[in-house]
Amino acid sequence: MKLLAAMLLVVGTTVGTVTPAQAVVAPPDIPVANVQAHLTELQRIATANGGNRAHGRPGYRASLDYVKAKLDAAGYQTRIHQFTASGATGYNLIAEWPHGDANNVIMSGGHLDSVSRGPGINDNGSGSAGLLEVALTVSRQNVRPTKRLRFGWWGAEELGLIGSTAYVNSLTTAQRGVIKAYVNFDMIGSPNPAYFVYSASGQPSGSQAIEDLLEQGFSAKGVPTELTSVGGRSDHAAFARAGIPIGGTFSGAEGRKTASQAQKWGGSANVAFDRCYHQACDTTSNINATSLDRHSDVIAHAVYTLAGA
Ligand code: DPN
Ligand code: CA
Ligand code: ZN
Repeated sequence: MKLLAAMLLVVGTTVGTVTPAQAVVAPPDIPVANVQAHLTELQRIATANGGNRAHGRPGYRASLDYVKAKLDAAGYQTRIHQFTASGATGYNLIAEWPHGDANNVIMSGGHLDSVSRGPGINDNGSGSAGLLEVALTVSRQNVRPTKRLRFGWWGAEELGLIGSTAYVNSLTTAQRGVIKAYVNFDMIGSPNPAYFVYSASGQPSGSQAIEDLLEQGFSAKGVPTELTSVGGRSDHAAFARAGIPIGGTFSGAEGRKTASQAQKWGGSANVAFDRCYHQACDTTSNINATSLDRHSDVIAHAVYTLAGA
């Protein structure tokens, strides 16, 4: 009986008229259809705005407004952080789940801008949509984590990591100090997918635990991983420079899948992970749903576990 009561609490079942706040929740299975619905919206936004969602173009701001409206309706505290790049105003979206210890922040994020040549649905509508659906799931489950969850959608990544760098630079030393981890998701639905986890080697101490956690998220689903050295190629870089432990997952870009990778992951050997990388053909047709699903589930695994949800 006691166990049953605990289980009801854990799954957030309505008892009488009250939905109990969540003390402990197992990381959820994110429905990939919900992530795909966000990608359909981002595609629609690009199509309605000259075919892209690039920094300084109307499709970027429309993308940010879409994500922000969903988060506001879900009870997030959102804020737009502005910066200037290449003569245009840029925007980061920061969203905090207003529960848990504000001095212990677990941050995750990805860039929301595309290149100007295309709609950027895999790069990086995919990471943006996966993060959004995880954030909305936290709200739907009414999770009360021990630590504070913060999400970032970055602008002007494609111009040189400008939005995320501006954000980290805007923080005081004390504000940087409360961020205990930053986990990055940039390209998670590649059509010929990889299951890469960012290597902790050469990254701030504490990054190894994030690498281990992400690997464990995939292995729990029976998915083999490889480590990848992403160096300074995405938005984790500014956080790493500030000494914040970082990690991330990646389904591959212009690199080609090897024969041994095709054996372990399926797909085509000697073909790029994403043949439409930075091209006009990076549309909703350029997404592998299995990859999008698995990486999104691993985002949830990492976010929930790191936050002590
Ligand atoms: N930073 C990505 C881009 O937006 O072009 C590509 C990338 C992501 C490369 C992650 C390596 C690792
Ligand atoms: Ca799923
Ligand atoms: Zn990218």
